[in-house]
Amino acid sequence: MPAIKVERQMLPMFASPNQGARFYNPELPQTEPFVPGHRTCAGCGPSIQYRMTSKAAGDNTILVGPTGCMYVANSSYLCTPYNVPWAHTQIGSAGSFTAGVAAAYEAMIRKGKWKGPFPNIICEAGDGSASDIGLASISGALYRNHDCLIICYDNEQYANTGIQASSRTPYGGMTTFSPPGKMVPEAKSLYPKDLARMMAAGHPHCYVATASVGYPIDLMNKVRKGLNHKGAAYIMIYTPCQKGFVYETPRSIDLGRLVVECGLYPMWEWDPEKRKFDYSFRPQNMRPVSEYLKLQGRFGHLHAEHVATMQKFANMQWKMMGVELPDALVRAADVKNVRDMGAAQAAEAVALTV
Ligand SMILES: Cc1ncc(C[n+]2csc(CCOP(=O)(O)OP(=O)(O)O)c2C)c(N)n1
Ligand code: SF4
Ligand SMILES: [Mg+2]
Repeated sequence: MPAIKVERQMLPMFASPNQGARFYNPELPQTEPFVPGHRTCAGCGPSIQYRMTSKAAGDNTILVGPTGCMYVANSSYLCTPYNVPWAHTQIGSAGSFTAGVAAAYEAMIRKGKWKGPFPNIICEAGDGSASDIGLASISGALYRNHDCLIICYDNEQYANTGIQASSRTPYGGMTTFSPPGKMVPEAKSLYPKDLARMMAAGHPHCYVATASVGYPIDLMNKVRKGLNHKGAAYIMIYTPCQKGFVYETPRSIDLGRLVVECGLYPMWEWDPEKRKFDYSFRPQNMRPVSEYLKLQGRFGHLHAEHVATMQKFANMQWKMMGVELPDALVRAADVKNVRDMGAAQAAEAVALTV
């Protein structure tokens, strides 16, 4: 019997502008593969992201994910928010499990054992899994080009086990494993691993992108592009965690925008056909990092010199994206022009200069 051709769906892009996040969008699918009533904290960035991602994917979707808040906090025996087939995997095996699901559907369809269309196979791994413990298995799945989308929901820490530092925790980020003290007053002295660029550089045949919950339409379009791409795709998504970042719960989307507007989370896509980065995404505003830092308790210990160091880092990222720096951001990288975070109100004066 000749092998049956595997048919794949093409999901259309949303036409709404990238910046329009706060209004009702009639184009949004009504379907809710991630239902309300889940058990994560109020304002949980990873959950908000999960809802956007699964809405963009639709009902013909299989979700998998390695241990982390999205599976442990979110589900218990006979009770989960997932309205489509899903599986919880071991924290180190996100990539191998996902690869197995994709390969099995491919084989079952070719042999006529599965009559339906090829499903959207999405793995959602936390940064602890995607950037540290499960990095090898994810790289394997991307390298072998299984037809799946692997997402790193990046809350910049190991949240589920009580907020420990991961390789995605930013410079200056306080966690239980990186407390500020006399020896290391900035709490974390290392810069975050450049995970998404590492994935693009190492697996150039894959679609790779970064996204943020602050820009839902952009996020959902990138999810659809990743699913439409024949082969493996990878997206790293900024998802704030109110418990670890220590902020007011209604500010999750604000943080998702500020982190981009401050140059701390560059937004880009890697085009596997052209083998080029696309840095054309531009936020509406450019702001000093103090605007972002002052909203979060995890940065409350930073001194002016640390804030200036972070501004230098952000300025380098803007330059990497080909953006010309306004004078105010150059000035904000000079320690003389910044204040300690302890005086967050004072930092506002710097913010108002842009
Ligand atoms: C091999 C292994 N090591 C450690 C753990 C403990 N553990 C469970 S959840 C978790 C945190 C995972 O962090 P992340 O992937 O960032 O997801 P988040 O909790 O932030 O959603 C850890 C370390 C585990 N389950 N398995
Ligand atoms: S600890 Fe953070 S990631 Fe975990 S459920 Fe709460 S807000 Fe979400
Ligand atoms: Mg995490």
